[in-house]
Amino acid sequence: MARRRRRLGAWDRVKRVIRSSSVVLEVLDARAPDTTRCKKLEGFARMLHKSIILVVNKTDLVDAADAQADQRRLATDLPCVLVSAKSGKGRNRLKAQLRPKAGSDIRVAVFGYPNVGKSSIINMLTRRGKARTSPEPGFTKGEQWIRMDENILLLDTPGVIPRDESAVDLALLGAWDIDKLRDPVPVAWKLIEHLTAEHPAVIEYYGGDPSLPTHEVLEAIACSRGRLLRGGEPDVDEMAKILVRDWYRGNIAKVITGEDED
Ligand SMILES: Nc1nc2c(ncn2[C@@H]2O[C@H](COP(=O)(O)OP(=O)(O)OP(=O)(O)O)[C@@H](O)[C@H]2O)c(=O)[nH]1
Ligand SMILES: [Mg+2]
Repeated sequence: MARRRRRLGAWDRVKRVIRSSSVVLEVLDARAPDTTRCKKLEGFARMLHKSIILVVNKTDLVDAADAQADQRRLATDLPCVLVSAKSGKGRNRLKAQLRPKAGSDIRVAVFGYPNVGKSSIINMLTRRGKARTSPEPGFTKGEQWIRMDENILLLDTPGVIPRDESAVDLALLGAWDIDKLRDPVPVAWKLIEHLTAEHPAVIEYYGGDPSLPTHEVLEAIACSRGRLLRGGEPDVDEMAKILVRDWYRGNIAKVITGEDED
């Protein structure tokens, strides 16, 4: 009888990688550090007595004071470093956290949600473009060890998605391609809810009134931006995609930080 080889599930692979590493870098998105935290991953790492370092990436997309407040809060639980793989900010702080005890080799596994910037962080640390990156979520397919220096090896991994996360939350984090989602509108609603609560001026910038219900805000923005269907109805599907794409590309962050020229 032919022996059937059991296929390793995603979490079995994660556990195997954690076992072979001494440090786990958990990369979070500065725009949503709590949502991108994966307690299940941390649970495995703690169980196997590995050190965990939280790396909050894409800090160039958020207000510096907000990022620092998040860092202080997260650091009460685990060591936490703020970085921007885009600008290279925080590179030395992160390297200092990784410095091994004299003479010993360390293996560092880099984990996180799809698209949070795991491969970009490896490139920042090694100053080489060895880990391939892409705006397309789920880009890194397999694991790849990359040497940082004579003592430190970094492991790039594919993004892990905990099963209990909703599609809307993940799409908002760029984990899924908005154009491939059947209904982009709930993602835009979620984004509008967030902006209304945290940055109402952005809603006004887009031509909406933050005091109105979320679905009306999306309709008003579609109208003010001229995204209309044939009969003059607002094209909320198209406007939802535009808004979410602006969010992915950091255009909304520019409005928040006042970098926008308009
Ligand atoms: N603005 C900004 N963009 C970043 C930063 N780091 C990465 N990105 C962008 O985010 C996208 C995803 O980066 P990757 O490094 O491929 O992310 P990943 O976590 O390896 O993604 P997967 O392999 O798909 O799971 C790319 O378009 C990067 O250019 C950052 O610090 N700031
Ligand atoms: Mg990658």
